Amino acid sequence: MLHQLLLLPWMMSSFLREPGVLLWRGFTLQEFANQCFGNMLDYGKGRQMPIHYGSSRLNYFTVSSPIATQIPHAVGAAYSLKMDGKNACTITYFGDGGTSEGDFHAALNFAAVMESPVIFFCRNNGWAISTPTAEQFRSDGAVVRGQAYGIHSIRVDGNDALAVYSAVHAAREMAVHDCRPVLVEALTYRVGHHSTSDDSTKYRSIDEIEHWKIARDPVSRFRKWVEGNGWWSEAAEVEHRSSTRKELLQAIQAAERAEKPPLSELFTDVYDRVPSNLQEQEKSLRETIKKHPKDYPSDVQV
Ligand SMILES: Cc1ncc(C[n+]2csc(CCOP(=O)(O)OP(=O)(O)O)c2C)c(N)n1
Repeated sequence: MLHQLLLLPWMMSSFLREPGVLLWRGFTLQEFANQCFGNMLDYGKGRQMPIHYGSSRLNYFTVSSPIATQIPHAVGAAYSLKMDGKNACTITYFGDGGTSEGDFHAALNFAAVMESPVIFFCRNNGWAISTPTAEQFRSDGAVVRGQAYGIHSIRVDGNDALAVYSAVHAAREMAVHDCRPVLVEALTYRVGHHSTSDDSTKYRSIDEIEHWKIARDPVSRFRKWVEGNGWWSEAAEVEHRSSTRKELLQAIQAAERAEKPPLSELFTDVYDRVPSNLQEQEKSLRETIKKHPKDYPSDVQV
């Protein structure tokens, strides 16, 4: 385990689909639940939307909703690792839609020219909400875009966990030892809806979804491999699912019970000294809550 950790990129910045990476790094279910409930144990102090996790302990940049903003952050962090002479790299994750943003292009060019040790991980899942890749770009995916910027680029079957592991492993070796960026494009498919407010059957056929869900499912593929090697069984899975479910429910209950962050925290941590306009806003918010207490949760500490 320690050996594998050492092989991992040092710092990560991601979009919304990588909580698995954070879990693998050691973020606890309680930490996930605290963030989703925005309680006072949440590192963002309840000021972020749910699922916008971050952890300085695990070198994981806080997730940001605007698409692709994390990509230049990762390049800057990688450049700073290089300047500090650290034997490390960063990794950043984004979707196919993210490659249409200006931030993607600026980040790739900067990384290529300044030789920043960063891995760009593009999860090309075919869809950016309802926009299919055919309407997103006319290039052959993201891999050729990396090449166009002079970046060594790898395309991998994103539904093959072991292939992805090998590709990222190789990318890390190159990024750290040669001190340069590498792009990995993982080809996959988003079988779920984009989010809970999306109904993807409005813009693609159920047959298409079912095909990917059943015939190309990466989880059953990986399960077959671990089962074939005798490392996993039906019984182990039942036990694992049940104990994890219990742990998760406990974490949710504890997060729900924990106090909310004090109101004053809404106005801190951006500026060294709270500027006058924010002081005014804080005053006005407190007055409004006092005037209309029924419109605010009873546990708001005014
Ligand atoms: C700058 C910006 N524009 C639009 C959105 C709304 N939005 C959220 S996710 C998304 C699609 C993202 O597509 P992709 O990068 O391919 O990621 P995935 O499909 O894997 O979620 C859009 C348009 C946003 N969050 N930020």
